[in-house]
Amino acid sequence: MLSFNADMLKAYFICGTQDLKPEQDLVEVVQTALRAGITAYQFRDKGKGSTLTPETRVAVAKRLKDLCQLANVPFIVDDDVDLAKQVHADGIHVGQSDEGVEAVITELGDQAFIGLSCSNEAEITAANAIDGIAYYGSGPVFPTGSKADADPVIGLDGLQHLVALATRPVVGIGGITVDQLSAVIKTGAAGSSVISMIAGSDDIAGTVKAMLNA
Ligand code: TZP
Ligand code: MG
Repeated sequence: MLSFNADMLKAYFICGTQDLKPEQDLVEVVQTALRAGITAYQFRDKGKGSTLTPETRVAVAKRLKDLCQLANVPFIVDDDVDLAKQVHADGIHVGQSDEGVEAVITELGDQAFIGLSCSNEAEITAANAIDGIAYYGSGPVFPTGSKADADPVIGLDGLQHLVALATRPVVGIGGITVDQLSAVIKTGAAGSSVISMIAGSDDIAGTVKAMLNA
């Protein structure tokens, strides 16, 4: 298990099979992103577009965990305590509507670090009062095509406001493009978490470099 530090949020890649074109392979994309220097990877495979079954999902997650471990990059599971336990994930990321974060802390807090989505003032304030959360993911900063049920867009000002209230490192999420990376960092966020900026890039190495340089 890798213990959490805020530098892990600098170039945070999230990806599942639903985020890829038919010709792309998830293991290959993650391998390329790891070689390019991503600082965290979140396995988020869900919804209608996923090409995995419950069985293949565990096998693919194990393979990706091994690749992350070799690269010394944390492997974070989205919203699935059982899967996180099965593959000995370094971290788990939960949303406000998932199994309550307190239950996740009780079940997994000694084995994995915990990230929580917080998209407004009330959520940040409530989360600040809970022990055992490592970081917050806040957004969507910009409109996103990668999450159908995304919360309302908060913009850079909204992100800056949440960062100021947060007692933990915040990673920005949602619609972030290379052009906006430095503006995201100027809000005080510890980094950017992205799906399409990396998954849809023709130059993953260059894209990740831009994240690390921001
Ligand atoms: N949560 C809020 S926005 C989002 C998630 C998972 C999707 C981010 O994807 P992209 O492609 O970087 O906008
Ligand atoms: Mg969720």
